Amino acid sequence: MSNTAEKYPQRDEGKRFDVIVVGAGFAGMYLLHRLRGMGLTTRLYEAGHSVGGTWYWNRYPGARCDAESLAYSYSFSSELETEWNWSERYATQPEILRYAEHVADKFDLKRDIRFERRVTRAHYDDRSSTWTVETDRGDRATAPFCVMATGCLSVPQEPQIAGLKEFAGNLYWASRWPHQPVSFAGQRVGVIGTGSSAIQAIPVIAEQAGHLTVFQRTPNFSVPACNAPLDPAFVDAFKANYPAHRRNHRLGMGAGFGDLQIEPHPGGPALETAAGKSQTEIRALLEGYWRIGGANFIGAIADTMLNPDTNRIVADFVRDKIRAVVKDPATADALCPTSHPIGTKRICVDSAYYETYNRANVKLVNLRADPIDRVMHNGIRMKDGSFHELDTLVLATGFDAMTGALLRIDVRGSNGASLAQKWAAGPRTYLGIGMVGFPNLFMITGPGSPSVLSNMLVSIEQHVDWTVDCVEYMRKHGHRRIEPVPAAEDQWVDHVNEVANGTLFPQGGSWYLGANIPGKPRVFMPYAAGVGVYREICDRVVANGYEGFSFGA
Ligand code: N01
Repeated sequence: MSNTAEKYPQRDEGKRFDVIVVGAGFAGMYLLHRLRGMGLTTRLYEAGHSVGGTWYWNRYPGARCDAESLAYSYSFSSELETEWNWSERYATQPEILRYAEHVADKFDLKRDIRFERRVTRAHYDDRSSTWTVETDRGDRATAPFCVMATGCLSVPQEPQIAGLKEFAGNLYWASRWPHQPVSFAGQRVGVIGTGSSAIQAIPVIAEQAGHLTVFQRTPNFSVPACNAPLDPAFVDAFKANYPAHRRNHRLGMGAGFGDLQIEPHPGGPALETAAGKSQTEIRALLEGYWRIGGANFIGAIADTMLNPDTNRIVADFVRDKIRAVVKDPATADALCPTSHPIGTKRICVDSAYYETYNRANVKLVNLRADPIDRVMHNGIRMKDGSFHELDTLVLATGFDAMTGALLRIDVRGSNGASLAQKWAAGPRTYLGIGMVGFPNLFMITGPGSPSVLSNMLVSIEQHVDWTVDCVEYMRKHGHRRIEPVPAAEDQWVDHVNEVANGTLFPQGGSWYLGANIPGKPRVFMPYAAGVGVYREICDRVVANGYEGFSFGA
């Protein structure tokens, strides 16, 4: 990786661009490419040393994508998708980062990116219709448009655990992992958290550590990844049909992952509902999906996220699987989720997670039965007085999702209105793209869009294309200012809630709801109607002359 700080030492002092973009993850990178293609001058600020966003930061052992590689990749360049070869069904974090670097090199992106610059302020000036953006390195630049490509899961949650700062051993955050290799050999390691990150890291750490203690507050449902090297013949056949697959991802009813309409799922066609089917039929179907692996398991019966009875059947199936794998019955019981319907917290996808608890060097501590009292310099003391001595502690405690990255920036819109105030009771947006009071400010995969309930690459490309097309339209028609009208934003917020309330999602107590952050308003943030429906709405808005937005000179 290049030392970008040396390569780009100069600060922006009062420079003017056509567009300023915040964040060089997959969203920011594609934005830069598209904006350049329109001949617009663009400045992109990024806090990391290089591109990749979430894949730049999340380097913990075992980190890999839980969406399949052939679907979780850019579709905008057929040359790119043809020349790039993924090695496994689910790509590892290093491979995804290599892909991001390859894209940056291929499209010569880095020359317009200023790395190691965290944006601290973005203020709109009504008189000049411009955004002024500042960074922690003293940059100051202006542009008529500002696009927030800040990611949905980019601000780590600092858990409120007494004594954490006193720990004198090695302390690692899953989401801020060191760039140097970390060895656990012979060490007593503790992991706090059992979400997607921990569930990927735990089996890998267990193989190296002398002893591993997992501190679990809420068990999660996890399905096997069944990861494997990709068969070149399958890849060739898939790539030969890439445009059709991509179309299916974009327009499908669900999350933009699968190819069920083109290639029937090898586990069998999904059922609409479990009603009227025998136990044997349902079990056989679920077994088929389980053996194929991956998050598509949750789609085996279409109404799993709508109907509590179906959901219970699917959840029981997974709990039976856990009990069948984990030999110690008390550990198996503690690993079985009972406090939320399956899928209402993001389903995890693992490689030998439950099997790990059969190892002699791994112990599960159920924090519901035995809470932490405090962290000491050499371990963790429990409320019952017992003590776990640790050399290393890993925190996989999640993120201030969807709103955290935007609220960290002092964003001020028209007449100095603050974003923090606007979102005090939860995020309010129109389409997850724009906000009343914040003219010419666009969000990529913002709250109110499918975002985290979808294949992020599908949603990112859609939002980038929508945003760039909108800027082009405005320039062509001489509009200097765009902003949603209040009624459109109100109706969209109501609609997002209505859709969520028609599902089981709000019962999950998840980060989708902000429930993992003490004091955060409980609002279901993503749009749950699927990427196909959402795209139709966004396209209709454009076809109707940007319905719900107002333009100004
Ligand atoms: O975070 P999480 P994550 N004391 O919020 C626990 C994406 N992702 O980083 O549930 C003790 O899911 C917390 O417990 P509880 C994916 O979308 C994708 O694992 O609050 N425990 C929970 O167990 C995912 O959903 C990939 O009771 C505490 C855990 O920490 C999202 O990122 C890979 C605690 C946090 O789990 C977030 O996953 C990895 C405390 N004080 C992640 N505070 C891909 O493969 C929190 N916890 C693409």
